[in-house]
Amino acid sequence: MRARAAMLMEPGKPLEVDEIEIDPPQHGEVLVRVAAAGVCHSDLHYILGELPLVTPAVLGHEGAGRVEAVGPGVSDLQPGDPVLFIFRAFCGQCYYCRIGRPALCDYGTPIRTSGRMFDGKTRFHLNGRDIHHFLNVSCFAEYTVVPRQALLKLPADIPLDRAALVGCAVTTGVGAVLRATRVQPGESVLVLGCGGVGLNVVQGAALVGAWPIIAADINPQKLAWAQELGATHLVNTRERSLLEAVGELTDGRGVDYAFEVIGHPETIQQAYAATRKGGTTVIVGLAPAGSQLSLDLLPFFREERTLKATLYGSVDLPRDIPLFLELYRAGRLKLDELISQRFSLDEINLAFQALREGAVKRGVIAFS
Ligand code: COD
Ligand code: ZN
Repeated sequence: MRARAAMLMEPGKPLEVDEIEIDPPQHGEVLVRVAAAGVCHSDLHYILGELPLVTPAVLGHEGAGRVEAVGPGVSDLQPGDPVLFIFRAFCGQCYYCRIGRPALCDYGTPIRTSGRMFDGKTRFHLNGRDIHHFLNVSCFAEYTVVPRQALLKLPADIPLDRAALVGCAVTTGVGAVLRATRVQPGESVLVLGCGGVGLNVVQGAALVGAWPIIAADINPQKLAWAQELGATHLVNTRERSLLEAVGELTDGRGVDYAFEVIGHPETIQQAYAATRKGGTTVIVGLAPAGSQLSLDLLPFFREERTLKATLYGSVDLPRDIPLFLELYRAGRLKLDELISQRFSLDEINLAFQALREGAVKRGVIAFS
């Protein structure tokens, strides 16, 4: 079949929207009609060449849609079923899946690293040239082909544009608080970087009753949005020292938990410095490939610090994603409020421009 898709032809260039040829789903694969795709900063890292990927590729890793067709061997999904894309396809049976850490499962790794399906071929082509897959998803396209293991079936009542955000921003951010750590009511939290993912760390912290919830960013609009999602204190780090502000709010100790949601070694250092002795600094953002962090090990040891990373919020995807949707239904998790702008596929470079300018909470590519 033919469908329109947004492709990265080479890093550093804008995306190109064109009609591509899409092969039918092969064994264990599913053809999905994409309904909505979130515009996440991670895609921008790849567009800018900060993270490695095989090009040309159809980008997009946060999205939802409906099953259009299933390949041989897929018996538990039907055409029409609403589905969420999972950018870390997981087998459900290995050690990591069994201990509730499916994001660490290696099932989807060969596809992610080669940009090709298990048979070594791509399902996307442009004028006879292979176009690669991206993060097991490639949802910046009207239709995409993914392994069955990169999908979770969605309940029928969740609007697909709202559901799409659960594919990355919500799960990564809320999971960082609920699963990667176990923040207790009354514990102090710093969220450094209040973009689409950071706002979800803020709402996760509000959900568990953290206090204070200190939102820090260089963009005042992001801080205003963070306040709407539950931040109790705001720090514009262009205007004042983060350490000083955090010190004032924590009797000079630093926060119990600091979350870095930007992806820069310097801001990771800042978050670490703002964490109290015995506290935990959580790296949610991924710094450009090759970046290093230097750590003075003596105080790290004597001050009993914890520095940890979290991928996909460290959640148990099949258990926690239905829980997040249930919390949305109950009005405890905000999804409607996260989308500030909708774009068509043709406007995708505008959507990334808006993300770079800090003009959106979460932008969503809406497909008709
Ligand atoms: N100090 C304070 N705030 C800053 C600074 C700074 N020096 N620089 C940027 N910011 C703020 C921006 O104003 C913005 O509000 C925020 O940081 C970044 O937000 P967004 O909306 O641009 O980015 P998100 O939320 O879509 O993505 C953030 C990530 C950290 C997830 C992303 O950048 C990343 O590192 N991704 C790689 C990790 C990964 O692969 N995760 C899984 C898929 S997302
Ligand atoms: Zn993302």
